[in-house]
Amino acid sequence: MDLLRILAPDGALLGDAPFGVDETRRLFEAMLTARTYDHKGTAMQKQGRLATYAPFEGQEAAQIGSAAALRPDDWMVATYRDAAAMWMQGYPWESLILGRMGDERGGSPPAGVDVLPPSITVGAHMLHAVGLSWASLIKGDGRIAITYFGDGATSEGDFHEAMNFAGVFRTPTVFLCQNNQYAISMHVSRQTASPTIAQKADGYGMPGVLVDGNDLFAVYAASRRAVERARAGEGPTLIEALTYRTGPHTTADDPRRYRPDDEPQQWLRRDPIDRVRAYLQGQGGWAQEWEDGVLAAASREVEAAVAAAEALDVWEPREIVEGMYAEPTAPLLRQRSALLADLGES
Ligand SMILES: Cc1ncc(C[n+]2csc(CCOP(=O)(O)OP(=O)(O)O)c2C)c(N)n1
Repeated sequence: MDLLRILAPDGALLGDAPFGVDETRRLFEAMLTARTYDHKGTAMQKQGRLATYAPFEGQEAAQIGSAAALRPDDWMVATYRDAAAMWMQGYPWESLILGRMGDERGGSPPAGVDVLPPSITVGAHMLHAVGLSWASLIKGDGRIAITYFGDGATSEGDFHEAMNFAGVFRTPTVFLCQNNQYAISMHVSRQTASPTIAQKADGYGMPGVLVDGNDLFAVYAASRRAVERARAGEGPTLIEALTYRTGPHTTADDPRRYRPDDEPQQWLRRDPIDRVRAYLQGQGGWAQEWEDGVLAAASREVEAAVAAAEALDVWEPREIVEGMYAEPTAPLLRQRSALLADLGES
């Protein structure tokens, strides 16, 4: 299968840039901001201020490039590793941090942000994206849904069900697989016997696209095409973005136990942010003071979100059932009673 690549690792342009220098600078800023948040997440977990944290360093182009192709009212259904994409679509850093603090309020983004809370259950959420986009198709409201998942999720039955339903009903769904090479410690070569994940699309009657996931331009171009197809009533697309998580699976993982020592170093040479910086330098669209200013602003933005999240009243155990449904269900209410009894509260 051909690999779509527009920007070479050294920043050379191999095809047509999908947008101009101003938009490239805007998305470069977004990638820097996302990486700033990501580093803060890892640091906060080490300080005991977050539960486990799943870093996405190395996957910024896959997430920012694809989210940039959406309309603000499109649906997004993503995972624990997709904070950059979710933030691009309007999910506040503060809510993302609250979620990692174990606070249910992190699962309720502001009204008008149609991004579901991150799925921790691997694969299950792809079905929600298909359902949401099917509803949009029936209503004719012109919205599409994008769903993010990893290579490991493609081994779940849910992946088959979601892809099959989307193919048959031609739902306006974009399946964005970030193949970051590992599902925790399992390499993708043990995940599937298929040479690529993108070609699995054939079995469901939809196009499959293999793209360099560390190439902002290629990810954007492929996503844009898939979004336009979906909005035009031409059905779903599967995109496989080849990428790499340079850090651990989560802060509870030690990747040195299962990855060759020199592997992260090799992928660092294909870093998505370095690539766009090199391109901008060639276009006369980059200066060190500008990047320093962007990083300083990103740091202030993330620190403000952290301060706001940590300033909230401590979340009470009795509130545990209030985030999921407008009216808590009977089983949830029973669980709350049991929890409060355990805690000696009524
Ligand atoms: C249904 C289910 N099974 C197992 C797990 C435990 N688990 C959490 S992340 C993960 C690996 C997922 O890998 P992948 O889909 O490639 O995404 P990545 O973490 O690499 O982004 C597993 C097995 C889970 N959360 N949900």
